[in-house]
Amino acid sequence: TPGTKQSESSDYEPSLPVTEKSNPLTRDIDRASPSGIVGMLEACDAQMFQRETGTNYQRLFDDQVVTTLTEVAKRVELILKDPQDSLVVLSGCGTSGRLAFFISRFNEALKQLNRTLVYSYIIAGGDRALLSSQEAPEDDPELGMLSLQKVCEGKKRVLFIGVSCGLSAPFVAGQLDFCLQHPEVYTPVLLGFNPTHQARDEPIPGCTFTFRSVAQRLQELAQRRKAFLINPAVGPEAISGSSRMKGGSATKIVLEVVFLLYINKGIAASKKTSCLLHSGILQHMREYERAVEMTYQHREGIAALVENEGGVCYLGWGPMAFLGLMDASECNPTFGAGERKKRWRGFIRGGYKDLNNNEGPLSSLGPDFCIAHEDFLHQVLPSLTDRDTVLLIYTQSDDLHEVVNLGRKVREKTSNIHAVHHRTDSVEALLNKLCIFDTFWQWELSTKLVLNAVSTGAHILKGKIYRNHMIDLQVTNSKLYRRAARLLQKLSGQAETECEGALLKAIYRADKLTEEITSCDITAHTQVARSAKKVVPLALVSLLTAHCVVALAPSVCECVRARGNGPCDYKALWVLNRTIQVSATSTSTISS
Ligand code: F1P
Repeated sequence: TPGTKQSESSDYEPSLPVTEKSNPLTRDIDRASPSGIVGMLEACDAQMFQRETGTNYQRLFDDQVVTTLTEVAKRVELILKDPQDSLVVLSGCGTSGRLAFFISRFNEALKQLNRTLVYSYIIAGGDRALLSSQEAPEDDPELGMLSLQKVCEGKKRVLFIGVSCGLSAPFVAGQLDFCLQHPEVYTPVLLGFNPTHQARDEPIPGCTFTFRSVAQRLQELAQRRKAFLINPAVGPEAISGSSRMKGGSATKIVLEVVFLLYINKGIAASKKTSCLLHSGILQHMREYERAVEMTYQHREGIAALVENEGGVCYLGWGPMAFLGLMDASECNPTFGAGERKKRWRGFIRGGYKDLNNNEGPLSSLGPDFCIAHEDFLHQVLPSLTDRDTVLLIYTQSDDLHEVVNLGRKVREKTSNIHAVHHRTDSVEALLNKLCIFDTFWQWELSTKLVLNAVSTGAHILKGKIYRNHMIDLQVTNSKLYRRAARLLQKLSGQAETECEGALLKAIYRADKLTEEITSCDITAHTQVARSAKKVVPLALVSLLTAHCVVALAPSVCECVRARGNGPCDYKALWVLNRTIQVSATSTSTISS
């Protein structure tokens, strides 16, 4: 599409990597109807599979990318052949870490084939980050390195797959650097969606390397197949920088097409030649492409779900339920959706027993970590109203009686109950369990797309997106801090220093920038920002200083649209902000 060519041309937002650019296809997504929103998401997702874009970026289907995947597949095979002292470790931060966990469930497939389990995961911030936003550990390369060392203790051969969609997370850079220092044990693989020259080059405190320098070292070793770099471009995100969307989907596709080769229909991996592996990878990628197309054939059904007003609960069965937990956990950091009460929640049938995470039950961390259907019945159902939406997520493999029973209970409280249900009518699939397993991965991708569309669309309608930018993102790590400063510059048209100044004042709730504030580093700023609400909207409003406009505007986005140029009056803004907070009836007012 012209959108891809435009966004990937070298003079389109040249200072930004692909994953941070704004997508020309979604420039007006904040003004679109629910069906229009889903249509734009469909066009953006289709970019993942585009073959020729007329640019220099590598794409998913490019020969070079598929060849690298083939090489990585061979390394997986070596580990599967000698599983006792070996491991495949998947690691990442935020959504990338959640997907590392999710994809490490390939162990279940190995179990069915009576093989030793070899997959392991690491998520920055530990298992609590599976269910909530823990952005700060992403900035800690030493923590990354130490957690890798711990997982791999005593192993002789490790295939390490570090996922950072933006080629940016210091946590992953630390792990890759560690692998490079110990080549006798570790083969490092970096997965992300920017070309190497766009990897983040910001100095990492206490380190001699940047993400880019690590990526460049990997690139050199990749020529001798001692390391691997999988970094096709999949086009900018529908919501700028929201790598949970395409970045997450492409992560799932890329890793699964490799891992699937060894469980698909039980064919012994060792019998596969490079050529067979290559065509197997291509075939799986086409199947995923088809799954994406089929998902969006339900455009109107998805669009109907986008229009929700109250809370949203995902009630899932089987592994698919985790996708609900994941999507719900991302709403808070992405859209600033966690004020008042937690509005998006996910539940999995048997709770932690079904989740099967490394650290076991986490319910003691608080109500947000109570994730079983039982918890839903006790904590949420009693106060459910017609304004709330419940989405059941299940497949033909789940107990339909259970689904119906729970559905009935929900139905007594709200008529707003819907389902994402997958089934197959293919005789081959019904006869062959492994074949269903194969289809399962595509059902999961399809579910991910639906949930991402529902939560993204709903927050767009609530006024949390301006053009295609997250306007109320949390500023809880250095990447998000830089993104926020850039956004302020773009939307206010003011100089970099002024924008950073406004950002700091909003973080520290200060009228003036004191020496005490300016002498702190970004880590300190982001720590303070963790407990500050509405940082970016406030900084933006203060830059635009259109408080009379704010008073009339239903949302901060409206305020930006109607921007004025009056002098800055922080006191007036504070008073105004407080006044609106008291009188707010809608979550999209300036108070939110
Ligand atoms: C990791 C990540 C995202 C999250 C947010 C902060 O990004 O945690 O998953 O949505 O943007 O960063 P990456 O390392 O995969 O680029």
